[in-house]
Amino acid sequence: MSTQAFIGAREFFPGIGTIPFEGRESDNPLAFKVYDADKRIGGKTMAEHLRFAVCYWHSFCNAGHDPFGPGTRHYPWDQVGAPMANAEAKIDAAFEFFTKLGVPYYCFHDVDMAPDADDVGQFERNLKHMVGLAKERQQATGMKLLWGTANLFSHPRYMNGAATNPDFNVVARAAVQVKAMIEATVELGGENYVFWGGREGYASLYNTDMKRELAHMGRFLTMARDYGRSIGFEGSFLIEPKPMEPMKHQYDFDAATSAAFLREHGLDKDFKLNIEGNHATLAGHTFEHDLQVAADAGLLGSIDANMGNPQNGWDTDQFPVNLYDTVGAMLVLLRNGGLGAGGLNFDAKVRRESTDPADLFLAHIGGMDAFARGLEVAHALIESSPLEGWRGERYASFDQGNGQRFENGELSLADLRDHAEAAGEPKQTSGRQEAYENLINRYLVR
Ligand code: XLS
Ligand code: NI
Ligand code: NI
Repeated sequence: MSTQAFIGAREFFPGIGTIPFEGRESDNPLAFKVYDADKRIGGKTMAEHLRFAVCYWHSFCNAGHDPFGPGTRHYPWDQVGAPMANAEAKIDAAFEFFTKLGVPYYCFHDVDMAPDADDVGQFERNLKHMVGLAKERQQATGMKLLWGTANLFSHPRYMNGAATNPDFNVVARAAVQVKAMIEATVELGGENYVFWGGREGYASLYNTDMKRELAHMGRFLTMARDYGRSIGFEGSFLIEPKPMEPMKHQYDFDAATSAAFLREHGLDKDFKLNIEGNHATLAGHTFEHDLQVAADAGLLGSIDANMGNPQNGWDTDQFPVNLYDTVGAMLVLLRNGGLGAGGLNFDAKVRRESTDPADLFLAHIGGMDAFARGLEVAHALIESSPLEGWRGERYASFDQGNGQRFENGELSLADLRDHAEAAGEPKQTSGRQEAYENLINRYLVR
């Protein structure tokens, strides 16, 4: 990676240098064991396949608060002085971290980077100022923006939703932030623009006109699309599905629901999906399931890389270290021909109990190594194991004869009946799930 470590007027992670690749034999916790940015896998380098991004909110804003207590981490950039001075220190800390870690991309919400303000003009000025600083730092380091987004869920004015709020004045206020952040994304050369439906959903259906709220959401996203295109944004808009939390029901429930919504509103040419691991599991799916649904719909845009755990039924946003998840995800991605202009954004946070500055590095190193290993294993499975052959063979009866005619729409139901009579009772064919599972394990441990 060509990114130079950025150290501003003050170093926020002293004693930690650029994270090197040292390989599997290394016992240096601050080194990559698998992720070797320039190593070629198939036709691309690991960096080109994985397109890692660090998120601003969990890494530099969230100090570990939970519903039972305040943050546990004392960020030096939060203690400089006035809100703008803190924001300026925070951006230096962020770029120092990005470049020491050696990722090519980052992502942020408006109010992660710039101080919020109720006054519209003040909010816009704050964001403009910080975007100017971000642009300078991007130019100095080669860092790029994977996506920008607006936080339409933290401020109390959005308690009943943003685009789906029953009060038009709130819907309009949400447009202030979305307009400003689309402009910021264009200014910073951002490759995508994300809508995660924060509080777009409901807590009770008794007081909710769901049809009207969804129509408002379609209208709002159409306006955002049109504005973005009018000011030269050429990237993808992304919807990030999530089934619940904070609302009881979130409208962008999962990939299938969001794909249907986009098609219904004629937005599927400009919008794709940003699939998050922990959101898929909250919806009762697996991470790879929602990735596959998005890929099959031609809507796989980007990934928020994280994981939950089987015990807690909420979005714990843990760093993704489960190799089965990363192998499964990378199989979907490689078969899809990659992520295009998307990336793997670590929408993940260190635990509240993790209070050393180094923990943020360790967490990202673990996630990057897990995805790098997932990439190696998935590539080997596709290129040199029997996996693709086995899977293809299961459907071989559709490759010729009447099976092929069926796929081509050339047979009627009566034709199927006649085929069945001629073919006789179908012979039993094992699904051999255990053989597939053993194959994945064999490639994982070798
Ligand atoms: C919350 C979401 C959020 C989005 C960005 O669950 O994952 O972090 O990615 O607004
Ligand atoms: Ni997310
Ligand atoms: Ni999330």
